[in-house]
Amino acid sequence: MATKLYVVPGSHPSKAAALMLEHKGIDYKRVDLVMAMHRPALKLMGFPGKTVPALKAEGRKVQGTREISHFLDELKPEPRLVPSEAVEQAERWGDDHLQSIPRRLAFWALLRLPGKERVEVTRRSLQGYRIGLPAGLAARTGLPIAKRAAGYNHSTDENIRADLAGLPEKLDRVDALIAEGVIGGETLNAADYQIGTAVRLMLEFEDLKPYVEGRPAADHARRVLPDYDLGVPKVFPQEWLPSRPAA
Ligand SMILES: N[C@@H](CCC(=O)N[C@@H](CS)C(=O)NCC(=O)O)C(=O)O
Repeated sequence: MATKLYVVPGSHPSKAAALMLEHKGIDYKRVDLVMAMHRPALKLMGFPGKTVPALKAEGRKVQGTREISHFLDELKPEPRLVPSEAVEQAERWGDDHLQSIPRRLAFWALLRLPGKERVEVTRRSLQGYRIGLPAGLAARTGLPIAKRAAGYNHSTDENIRADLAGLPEKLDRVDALIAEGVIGGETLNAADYQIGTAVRLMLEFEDLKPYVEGRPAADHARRVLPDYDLGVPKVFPQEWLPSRPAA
């Protein structure tokens, strides 16, 4: 049976899973689902959870980036995705404490951007995906989907303020993992894919770029995932953004 990876457009953990399959040299077919509608679709296919990435391979259904990295190491041990306890811990930290931040910010932003900008960001997020609708049409009619996704991702003002305030500390941790050699080594690993894709998405926010650029985390993210092309214009209240050290 062909290996199939179920994703939603623009999803950074989905991109991480695709990169991990490529890391292993495993051929797969990517199946693009529409955000929010992916939940019943995954249920119909017999996946137990609600999220992408979801993988069907060797008669198994595996859901979640961490489950996928471990499964791929079982399936094809080399080159290893989780070669050490330190990588496993960093991967877990990325999944538990970093991954949700740019996702929450993205849905909050989509609901606050002026209509034309929202449509453009959504259209860019759909580029290269096949969801059975032209990207322009899907982008113009995507507001109810963004509203639902903002709801179940808890993109509240309170959470967004906390995410923005905590950003420098999170990025310090990414830089430290690079300095320690846990990520950013010669061969990328599961934590590189987990963390690099999240930081790469942060770089797509005009508001966040100044906090990320110039850090090792920024070069690392671009190495892991050179292209994203979401381009989210400034949208967060300036007083919610953390103060920056004087240049
Ligand atoms: N932390 C999990 C979950 C990933 C996740 O939340 N994916 C989002 C897309 S970026 C999703 O499927 N959200 C839909 C939902 O929560 O129903 C992982 O690393 O696989």
